[in-house]
This record gives sequence, structure tokens and C-alpha cells, in this order.
Amino acid sequence: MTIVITAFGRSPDGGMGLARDTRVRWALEEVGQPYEVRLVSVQAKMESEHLRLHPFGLIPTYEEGELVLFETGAIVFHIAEEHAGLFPEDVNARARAITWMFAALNTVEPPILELVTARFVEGDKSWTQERLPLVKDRIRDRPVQLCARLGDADWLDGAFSAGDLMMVSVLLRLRPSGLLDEFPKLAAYVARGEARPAYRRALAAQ
Ligand SMILES: N[C@@H](CCC(=O)N[C@@H](CS)C(=O)NCC(=O)O)C(=O)O
Repeated sequence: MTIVITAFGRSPDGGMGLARDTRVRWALEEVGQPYEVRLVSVQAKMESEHLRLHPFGLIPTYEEGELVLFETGAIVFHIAEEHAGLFPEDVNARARAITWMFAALNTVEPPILELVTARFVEGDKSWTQERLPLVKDRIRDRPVQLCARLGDADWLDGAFSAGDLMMVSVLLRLRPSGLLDEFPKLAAYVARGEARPAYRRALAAQ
């Protein structure tokens, strides 16, 4: 069954792989599933045709026959459940991989998104320069803790999993601010993710 995802025709980051369709493309590449892409514009995503797929008018969406999904966490979870390669076979290891997916999306990503908002949405406000250092300090706690957990390992819990795919995708959003490079161990972890052939194919397609 053909898999169709949506993405922006013109990505706001100019192709740095930060738009969230990259996560989905990466997951599909890791498990070797071909897919098609339907490009949507910023206007079209708020029209009824797209809102039928995504109630909040965002990208990406995922269609596979009758199944329509939104939210990258749910989409990558589904891909990992359906195809070998992103979840370990051991039940406990699989549960831990899912835990890392949630940690990436619920614990690590929110303060990073706050920085994106502070820089790009509120960047012209008089109080932004005063606020930015506070926002950055709130972000730093998580990378420090992640570095401690990662230690000298390549991946968060044994072999590469959907947990790493999501964590690397989230951490990539730190790079434009220079914050990622403050944590060489984490920067190396992200670089290992980016070096994976599946990621390179996903980025090239995006
Ligand atoms: N939590 C959602 C977030 C989706 C999201 O914010 N997508 C962005 C593109 S990366 C978007 O559509 N932005 C357009 C907008 O905010 O209007 C997910 O992980 O899928």
C-alpha cells in the first residue's frame, strides 16, 4: 500500500532538515519503506482538504490506505511497530526505546521550541534580548543530563532505535543557536545520527 506523507513545498529552514517531515522520512528510510510526498503550502494547510488529515493544520501527515495519522511521535511509532529496524525485539528494550521517544518529545523538545519562538516569533520585541538568556539556560539542563546518561555509548540504549531517531531529530533544532556545540558529546551523538545512510537519504529528499 502506498504511503503518502505531507511536507511544505518550501521549508522555512531552507532545507536544514528541521521541518518535522524529516523525522518521518528518516524512519521510512531506516525500515526501507518507499513513500510519496504531497507538498502543501502555508495557505493550503489550513484548507478543509488538509484539515481532514490534520485537525491542527500542520505537517507532516501520514496516509496508508484507510489509515490517516498526524503527530510525528505517533507516525514514527507506527512505522517502528509495522516494520523491523527501529524497535528492539526484546520487550523491555522496546519499552525503553518508546520511553526515549516520549522523553525526546515531552521533556527535551519543549524548551527548545521555546527558544525557536523567542528568536523567530518574538525576535522583534523590546524584551527579547533580556529574555533569551533565561530561555537558553532552561534548555541547558537537559543536554547536561543527557550527556551524563549517554556516557561513552553511541546510542541511548544499546543499538540505534526509534528513541535515538527522535532524540537526534529534536536536538538538531539546537544547532542554529550554537547551543548544541556547547555539548561536544551530544554534538557527536547527533552527528552519528546524521551520518546514517537513511538520514542522509531523508535529508536529500527533503
Ligand atoms: N507536534 C507536532 C508538531 C507539528 C508541527 O508543528 N509542524 C510544523 C512544521 S515542522 C508546522 O506545520 N508548522 C506550521 C504552523 O505552525 O503553522 C508533530 O510532532 O507532528
